Amino acid sequence: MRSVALSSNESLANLLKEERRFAPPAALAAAANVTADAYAEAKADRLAFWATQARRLNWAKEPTETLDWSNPPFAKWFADGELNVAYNCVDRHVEAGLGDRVAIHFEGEPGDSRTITYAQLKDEVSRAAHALQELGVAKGDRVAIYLPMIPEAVVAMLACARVGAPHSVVFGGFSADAVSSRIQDADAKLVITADGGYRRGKPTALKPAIDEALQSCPQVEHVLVVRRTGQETAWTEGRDVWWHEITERQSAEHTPEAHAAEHPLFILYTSGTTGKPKGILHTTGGYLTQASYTHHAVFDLKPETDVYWCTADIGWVTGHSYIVYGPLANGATQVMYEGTPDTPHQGRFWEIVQKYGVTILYTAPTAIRTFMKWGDDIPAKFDLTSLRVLGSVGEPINPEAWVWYRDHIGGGRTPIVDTWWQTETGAMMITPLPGVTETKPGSAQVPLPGIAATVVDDEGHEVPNGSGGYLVLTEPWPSMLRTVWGDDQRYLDTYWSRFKDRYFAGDGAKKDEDGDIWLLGRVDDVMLVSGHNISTTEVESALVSHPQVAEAAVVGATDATTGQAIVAFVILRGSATDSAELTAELRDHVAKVLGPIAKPKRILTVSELPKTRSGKIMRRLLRDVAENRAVGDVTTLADTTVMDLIQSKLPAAP
Ligand code: 6R9
Repeated sequence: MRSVALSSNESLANLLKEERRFAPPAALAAAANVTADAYAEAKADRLAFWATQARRLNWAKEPTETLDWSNPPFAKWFADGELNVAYNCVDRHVEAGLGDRVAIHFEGEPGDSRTITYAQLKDEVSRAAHALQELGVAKGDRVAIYLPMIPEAVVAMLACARVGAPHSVVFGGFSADAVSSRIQDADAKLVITADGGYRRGKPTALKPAIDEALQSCPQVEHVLVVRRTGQETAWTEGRDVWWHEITERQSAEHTPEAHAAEHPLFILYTSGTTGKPKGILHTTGGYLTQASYTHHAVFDLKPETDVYWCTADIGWVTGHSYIVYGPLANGATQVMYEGTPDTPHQGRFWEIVQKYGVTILYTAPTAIRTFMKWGDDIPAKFDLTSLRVLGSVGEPINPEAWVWYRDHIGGGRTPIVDTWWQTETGAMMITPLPGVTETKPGSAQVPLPGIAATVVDDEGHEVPNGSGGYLVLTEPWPSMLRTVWGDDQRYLDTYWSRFKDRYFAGDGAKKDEDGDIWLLGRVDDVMLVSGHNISTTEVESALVSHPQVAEAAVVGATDATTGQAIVAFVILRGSATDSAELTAELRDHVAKVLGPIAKPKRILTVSELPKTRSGKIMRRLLRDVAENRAVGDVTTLADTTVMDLIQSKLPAAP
């Protein structure tokens, strides 16, 4: 990782001024699940606070100890407690008489739908748990899951949790190579996949990638195959088993075994910028405590009346914590959607919100900026008045995109919770609370109750308000990663060696005059222009604040005079047309908003930006383009043709 020398407190830019403020709606605040008292309570006794939150769960054996930090940074939370995650997510709601409550409103991309109640989910999870055991999966064995966004993905994860077999979900868009290296690293014994899924209006096969991947994974004994599309599927006799055939004949009664709080729940691989993917390990009790608490607090979830929808894929941590574990532990009713936002039309999301009366929506800045680009008239055609809380996750949200989200999706009424967290943190860490915090567009603002985060300079000293530096977490938290699977040293090196006794998140951040935290992107992306550290996020936000710009990605390209020069790639809004006048205007606009130092040297208009499959902009590739290099590894790109498109549009570099 490139280390960024922070020369002074003005580092990482501190230029963008955002004056807009939005108070929580009075009615929401009056009935909010969590009030300002939670901060005081957690401050008075952080561990007692988390011990209280752990009681949201049903423990087979109540924990007597909260945190064991005797061997830092290897944490144990609630170590002597025992519980079953699947029991907490499903059975206990049925036992409480809520079996008829809808757990999942499934909406397939072709328009098929299924409604699954908690009672039905309990039966399905129980049958799947029996099936896993019949196939020889025992407690501690790893199971790889490679599925589209269908209810069986949730059932499979919960069945693994039930029998104590840690799952490793691999995003259904990944290649055979990526799947194979992850299966090998986790030494998985069983793979759960499907014949295919629907994507952009047509069935796409999944199983061929598994067949190819398994050529180098001899330890895999069985492949369990869900039938989703009905397409022709190659079959290996003795190894492959149809999901419906084996589950149909199982009992719907399955006794959940209590697992130790520190029993591994899942491994999830993060690609990172270099090297082989890291298998982030999460365990049982602390993870579920924080996933459940944050989902309850940050979305103000009222399980009796809310209809919740998180648009992430199950292959990412957001899908793990905020489609599966958090919402189901809380007995929520949620929407699950299989496909893309523009199939068969660009209003599909809003049609779904209207159809199910969605009240809480959780999505990513990349999606919001895409909706801005498509135009205000599209959401305007649908009834979105059911919405009452909107969430954002995955990247910094530009203030303009934030305000657009609030106005055009939230009808100017809804609070927006901009939630900062990572695969490694397991659950949300820094975010406003919808009934408490006066929000500021573009800022994740404050650590949650029970979470300790701050911003430090190069030497690890906390910076004063109004200054920038590195985001660190200063106390252990319940849903923290426990290690990198099979590689404790990498866990220490990556997260705990940059600053003594603090977790280094890898993100740049600043504290504003009120002490609120603004995330400024990965430190690897920070630009150094004429001796000033400038964050890509702030220049991008300045560009997006121009009415003609929908989306922007900014990189620093090597420059003989200034060290690095700012090069911006912008996507215009639907109505705007590209011209030399407009680019000149945009450069001046940035200079006006941020100061002349941040004025981009070049601005290129493009129709798409390179993004990872979870929607994060891959600036590394744009840097290659800006520096006239051959474009590097594109395997994690969602759409590899994007780079060709961008390059074909490029004028010869000056
Ligand atoms: C949950 C998730 C983690 C990285 C993180 C940061 C960026 C996520 C953000 C945000 C600014 C937010 N990130 N949420 N940046 N504001 N609200 O996305 O996990 O895929 O592991 O990515 O995403 O850079 O370090 P993951």
